[in-house]
Amino acid sequence: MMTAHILYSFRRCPFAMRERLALGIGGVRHELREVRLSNKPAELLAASPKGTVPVLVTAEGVVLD
Ligand SMILES: N[C@@H](CCC(=O)N[C@@H](CS)C(=O)NCC(=O)O)C(=O)O
Repeated sequence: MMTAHILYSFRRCPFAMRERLALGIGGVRHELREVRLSNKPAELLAASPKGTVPVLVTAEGVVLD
């Protein structure tokens, strides 16, 4: 089974809202990982050290931040 794309997001972030909308309209299946900006998960920082959302990690491992 193929690993899903992973979207790191923050609910009230306007950039993340646009990303969620774009993926939704495009029908791109993904796993949504809501983060707390005050306590960013290590896997988000490992993927994107600048520590902002949204960050999309594709199933192929490409990081779009
Ligand atoms: N569009 C820019 C900015 C994204 C951005 O600034 N997101 C805010 C939330 S709306 C953020 O993650 N801030 C980090 C923080 O508050 O620690 C990017 O994706 O690099």
